[in-house]
Amino acid sequence: MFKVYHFKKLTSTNDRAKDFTENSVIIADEQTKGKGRFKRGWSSAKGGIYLSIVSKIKDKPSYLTLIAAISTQKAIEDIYGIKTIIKWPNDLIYNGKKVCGILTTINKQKAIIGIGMNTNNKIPFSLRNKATSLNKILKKKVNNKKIIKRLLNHFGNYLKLLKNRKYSKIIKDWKKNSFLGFNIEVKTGNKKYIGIACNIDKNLFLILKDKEGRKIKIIEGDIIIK
Ligand code: BT5
Repeated sequence: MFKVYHFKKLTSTNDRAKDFTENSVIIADEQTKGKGRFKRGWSSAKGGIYLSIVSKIKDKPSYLTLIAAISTQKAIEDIYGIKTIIKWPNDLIYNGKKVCGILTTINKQKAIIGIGMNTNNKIPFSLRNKATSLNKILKKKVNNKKIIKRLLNHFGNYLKLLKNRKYSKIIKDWKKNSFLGFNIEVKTGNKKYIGIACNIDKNLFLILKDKEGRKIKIIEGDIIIK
């Protein structure tokens, strides 16, 4: 279902993907200007997985980030038995450290879902406290090709569910290994909230319960798991 285009080096697979049609997958061995959310960067040394999937779904694009997270999580678990936690909205976490980040951008009717996964790449010293890689966790080289194949397989299946509007099935799968129930701190704009990650609603907004029992809806933000 997907057509894969492989490049040795790109600035960002999300940028390059803008020139491609639906169901193209752009992969780079390394990125010179990998992007995170809110104009942040993504460290993209050789050895990691950097890919972008082009999709045409305009309805509920935030679900694309969700299905990318579930697909990536499942691929890692299927092949290497590693159980990561999905931290809303776009991270896979192992032992408190980030293994994978997802960036979905919308460009002229197209959604571009960018997935960055630390596999065999070196993690910069400055990120050592918050990032890890599959290589570090398993203490061996991992097979990027195998992970990508499995990831795209899962993603294709979830895309079908999304096209058929099976939203509650997707949310149910997301919840299975998510951070719900954890104590968290949320930074959103200039506000900070502390509480329990309680739920995500149909619009995929996060519901946080604070210590007074108030439920607060979080539309966008950065989360720290306590
Ligand atoms: C993300 O942003 O987590 C989205 C990352 C998406 C990267 C992929 S790679 C393929 C595609 N092409 C692109 O150009 N991007 C996508 P955010 O939640 O904003 O997290 C960014 C923050 O994570 C940075 O500010 C760093 O603190 C940290 N970070 C940077 N590189 C990292 C890495 N390799 N592993 C873990 N954390 C990293």
